[in-house]
Formats: sequence, structure tokens, C-alpha cells
Amino acid sequence: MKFSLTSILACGLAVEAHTIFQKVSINGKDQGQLTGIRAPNNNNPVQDVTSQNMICGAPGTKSNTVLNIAGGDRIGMYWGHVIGGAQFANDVDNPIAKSHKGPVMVYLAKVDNAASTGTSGLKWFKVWQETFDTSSKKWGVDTMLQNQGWVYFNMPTCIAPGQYLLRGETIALHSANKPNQAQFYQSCAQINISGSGSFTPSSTISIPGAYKASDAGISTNIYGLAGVPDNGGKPYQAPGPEPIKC
Ligand SMILES: [Cu+2]
Repeated sequence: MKFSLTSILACGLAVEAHTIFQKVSINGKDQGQLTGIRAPNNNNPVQDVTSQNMICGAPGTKSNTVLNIAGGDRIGMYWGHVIGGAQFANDVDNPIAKSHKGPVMVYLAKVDNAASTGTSGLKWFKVWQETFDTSSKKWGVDTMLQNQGWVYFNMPTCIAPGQYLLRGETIALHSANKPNQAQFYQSCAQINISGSGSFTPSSTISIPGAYKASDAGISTNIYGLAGVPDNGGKPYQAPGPEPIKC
């Protein structure tokens, strides 16, 4: 009985339309599947904002690689429906189900050794986000869909050299009008930043800790009167701090 229950659960989960951040590109060069990444082994979302899995997702893949990034480099984060991307041919839920509107965000935390560091107690700061554009009605997730799973940002040139964990996060808000139904998808890349920057953040956040289930960007109804995910035409306030400016 135990086996069959597990099978049923596995089948049920396999058809869920979730996503996993699973590889990085640097100035257009694909760094390889799961290289320098700590990603969950499956695409199940985290829904408890107090969970340790909010940091880098549920513990899953490990890598000894630390990715070398210079300040100013164009970084791509690749998200796929399952590890590898599409779950099967013509997978309409790759990289993520079209219903899963929400922001995409990037945080960094300074560490001594990105390959070996623990993840709890780190001091995070946000370096980039794409949330919701009230004029185009476009969410961060729409950019991910447009670019077949890739989301790009420039590493700020001001970041002080050294090793960091880079936390890429997508929040799917399609059911976030119900309690604890926002879906959090995050993995961490292990990076070494070079350059002449000297920025160290004056304020940082804890993960978990910084997000509350009741935050305006987490407990929210993204559907306007027409029943479309236009956030009712209102600005969307992403959880966490504003990205650094430098
Ligand atoms: Cu989902």
C-alpha cells in the first residue's frame, strides 16, 4: 500500500506546472546544466515563508564549481519545468505554466567559500528584480516565458570582489489570494565576483525572516475585474527590500 500511495503522489506531482532555476550564463556563455548551482531535485514550490527551503530551495543538487563573474557581466538565469527543461516534447508548461504570473528577483549574500558555505544566517541584499509593469501589464515571469526560460540582468559593477551565493527567485501568484498559496521557486548559484567594486550593503535581510505570509506582494489577488492577471492596473509591491542602487 505504501508503494502505491507513493506512486500516485509521484504521478500527481509530475504533472504540476512548476519551475526550477537550474543553470547560469555569463555574457551569453552557457555554464552548463547544474554547474555551480544548488537546485532542488524537483519542481515543487516552497509555500511556507518561514521554511529553511526559502533560502536555496529544498536541498537537492550540489556542485563543486564556483562561477567566475566580473562586475558588469550580463548574467542569465535559466528556469525549466523540470531539471533539463521540458518534461516531454511540446511541454507547454516549460519553462513555467503561463498562469504562474509573478516577479523574478536576484539576491546576493557574501560568503567565505561559495562551494562549501552553509546557507543559514547569511545576510542577503537584493540586486535586481522584474516585478510588474502597469503600462505593459507584463510580469517578470512573462519575460521568462518570452525568452524560453532565460532571465537576464547585469551584475552591478559596484559589488565588492569575493565569493557570494546568488539566489534567484520566482514567485507564482496565480493562487496567492488564498492563504499560503504563493509559490516560491529558488535556487542558489555559487559565484566569485571580480572587479574594482567596493560596495557592501548598509542593510541586509535574513532568509527566512524577511518575508511575511501577509506581505502585500505575497498575499495578493493579481486578477482585475476582467479576470485577467493585470493586478487590477495597480503597481505590484514585491516582497523584500528594493534592489541596491550603485
Ligand atoms: Cu506551480
